[in-house]
Amino acid sequence: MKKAFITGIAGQDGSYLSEYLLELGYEVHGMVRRNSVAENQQSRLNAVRLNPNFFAHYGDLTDQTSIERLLTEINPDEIYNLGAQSHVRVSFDVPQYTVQANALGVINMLEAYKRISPQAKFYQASSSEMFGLTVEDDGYQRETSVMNPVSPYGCAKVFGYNIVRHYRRAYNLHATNGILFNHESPRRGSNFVTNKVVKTACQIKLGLTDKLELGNMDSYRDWGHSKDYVRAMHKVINHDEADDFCISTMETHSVREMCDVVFKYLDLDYKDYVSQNPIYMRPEELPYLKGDSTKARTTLDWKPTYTFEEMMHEMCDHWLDVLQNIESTR
Ligand code: NAP
Ligand code: G4F
Repeated sequence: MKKAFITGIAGQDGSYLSEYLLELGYEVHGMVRRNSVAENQQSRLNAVRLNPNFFAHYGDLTDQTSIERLLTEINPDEIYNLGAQSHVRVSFDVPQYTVQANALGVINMLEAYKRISPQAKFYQASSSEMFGLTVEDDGYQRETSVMNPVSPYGCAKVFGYNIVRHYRRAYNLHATNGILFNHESPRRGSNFVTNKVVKTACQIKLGLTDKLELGNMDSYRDWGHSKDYVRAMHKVINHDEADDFCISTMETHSVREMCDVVFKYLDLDYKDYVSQNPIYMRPEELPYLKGDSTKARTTLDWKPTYTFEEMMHEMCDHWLDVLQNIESTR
């Protein structure tokens, strides 16, 4: 039985990756941070917490000793470093912490990996936010595009990406980067734009509120589904040669178009409810993302299964269900 160790296991991707690997027959170990919410209330892990092959351990990416202890105890075959302060807007408010978790956290992981379990394979959750302002002449970003980040989050992720490549070459480690474009799901944190729009639109539909305030509605993102992207992570780490791969749908939509899709599904017109509030604007914005995932599609035989509309509709159905259940228990 293969053993996987996942940081950020209580997050969106960590929870789906755990389910995917358990289905494949892995023993799954995950790092969770202590917080004020009891572990059994971290609902993203509901589907796995009682599985006999699932183990959650306390640790923190900024605490090197906790990482070393866990790698020594677990001795994993595959290490997925998904833990991060993952909110770009928040990274402008907490830049130093973002660098500690998203940049120094990666080197903490790599040092422990190199010393304690160098036989394992390593996956780093790199991000399309690293490309920042770069758009190639054909409208895409790809593995060869210049990194030109526009946020503390993006800068920290560029460090993580580069240090993984350095450890791969310098110490002959199987250390990989998945450069994932935005991916969403019903488990997405509700302060990211897709889930914020869906949750509030469903509240409007049910008469619970009558307005939605957003920041920049004219930025474009390449939005895929987290379930498709965790399959890609497993393919990236298991490719014979350690390498870097962009994972994307190869389509892009504006925040405005996304609002239109969501409100239309609920028989509403977003223009009647949405306004812009400068408090949600960023000091510097990344205006346009569209990823070229040809390398992953041809080398790894990966492709997404969800369309953008299917994903947004799934998120709407989820929130309608949750909100109606809350209402019926009042
Ligand atoms: P998420 O839902 O925010 O999950 C991140 C997880 O990291 C959370 O469980 C969080 O713990 C944990 N974490 C934060 N700081 C930590 C620390 N100091 N030590 C240990 N764990 C820590 O994010 P996600 O969407 O699943 O994304 C997973 C990874 O992919 C992240 O690295 C993100 O930056 C990267 N990424 C995401 C996307 C995307 O569109 N989703 C795209 C590209 C790259 P708590 O639950 O305790 O807060
Ligand atoms: O949903 P977002 O906050 O995601 P963002 O900034 O693209 O970052 C996500 O994707 C990255 C991959 O490219 C990941 F690395 C990162 O961890 C994260 O998962 O914002 C998307 C767009 C932005 O242009 C933002 O300015 O939506 C715009 N937006 C407009 N109004 C808003 C809002 N974003 C948020 N969060 N909240 C708003 O009210």
